[in-house]
Amino acid sequence: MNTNFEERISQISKEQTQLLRQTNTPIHVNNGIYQRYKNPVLTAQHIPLNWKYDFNPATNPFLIERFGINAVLNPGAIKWNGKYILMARVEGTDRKSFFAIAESPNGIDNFEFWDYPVIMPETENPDTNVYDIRLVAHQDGWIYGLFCTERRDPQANEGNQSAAIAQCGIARTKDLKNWERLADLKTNSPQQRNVVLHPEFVDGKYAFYTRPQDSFIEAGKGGGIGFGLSKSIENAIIDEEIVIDKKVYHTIYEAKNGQGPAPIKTKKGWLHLAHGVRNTAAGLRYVLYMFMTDLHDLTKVTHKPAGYFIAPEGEERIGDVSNVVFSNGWITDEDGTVYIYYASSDTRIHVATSTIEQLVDYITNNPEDGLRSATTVQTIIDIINKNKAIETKGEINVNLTGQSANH
Ligand code: M1P
Repeated sequence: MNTNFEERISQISKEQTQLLRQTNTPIHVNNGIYQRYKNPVLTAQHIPLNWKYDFNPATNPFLIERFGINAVLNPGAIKWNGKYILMARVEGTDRKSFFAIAESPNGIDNFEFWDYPVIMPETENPDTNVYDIRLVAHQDGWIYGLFCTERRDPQANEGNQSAAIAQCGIARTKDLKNWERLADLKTNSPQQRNVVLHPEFVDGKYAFYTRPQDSFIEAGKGGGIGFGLSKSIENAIIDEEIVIDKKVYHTIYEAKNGQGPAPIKTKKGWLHLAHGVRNTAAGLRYVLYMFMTDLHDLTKVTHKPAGYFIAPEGEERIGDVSNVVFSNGWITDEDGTVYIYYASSDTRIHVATSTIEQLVDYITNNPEDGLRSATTVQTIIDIINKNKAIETKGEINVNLTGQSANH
């Protein structure tokens, strides 16, 4: 009997149990919009040990990790049987992504993976890589998962082993365990990522948010969050995509953008969470932003605060693809609490909590982007002047500037 073998099993198992049982706590003063938490909610270290190790001393005497996990990121999210469910993108050290479901009793800690990763059926054209699923409980009674399916570009020459085609895979389920794969979405765009199903029928049709794109990484003349309708979900075809939220010069979404999770319906409009990308000397920077669309005309953006909603902070800034936050899952509770799940730097998953009321206030009352330095200065002056007015009236009795007097 190799006692070291047993000691090591006991040690790694103890460490993982501590990680899975650890409670999460809110961090620092929040910004009035959402609350961040101290610990990531899911990481590569949360993966069940029996997915990685062969625990038989006869066949694995050195207790070698037989399968390595690189990252756990970009989860779809849904509340299911009272549990907070994340369907994460798990990436092996072999660079293949797959889906795996973890559940938590409270949405902020104690997430544990189900026994097996998800078996996602394939079409007649096998997927090389699948990732970034958006889970939607649709009005038709099914839960849909729309995800990116990536395959090598058949036109690429032998020397080019990076060229890929990304398209939208569609699957549905009633129990999150047994999935039925439908045909991939067809659009007129050569590439599609970040496709999301709207939860309600629109004019009796299935409605999709898309992201038409010219090439695998570059948006090119495409880009922007598109919107389109399909009569069928079994063979979904969008003939016309209307770009409802486009790339804009010198903003946080100047290079490309994409819809996050499916929007949340509120009395004032549909709340959207999206990611915006700009290029920097250090590479692409991904941040999250929000906007609202009209309840009756989903192509009409009614409100859009300037700038980002969440940007990478602290350890979130570093990882496999640094300077990235990305979200494709959120959950709303009946009391209006919203759990926003976001991954940082393509490596780990975090939660931020907010409420519908706070998010609607933020989206409808924060100033829009004036798109020039001068309009930004004017926005700040307007805020200062409003504060000076309440100071003069004596309506508030605190030092509002945080600065010493007489400037
Ligand atoms: O690496 C950052 C993100 O890049 C892609 O997003 P987009 O299609 O908007 O460029 C995706 O691969 C996403 O998974 C990843 O987090």
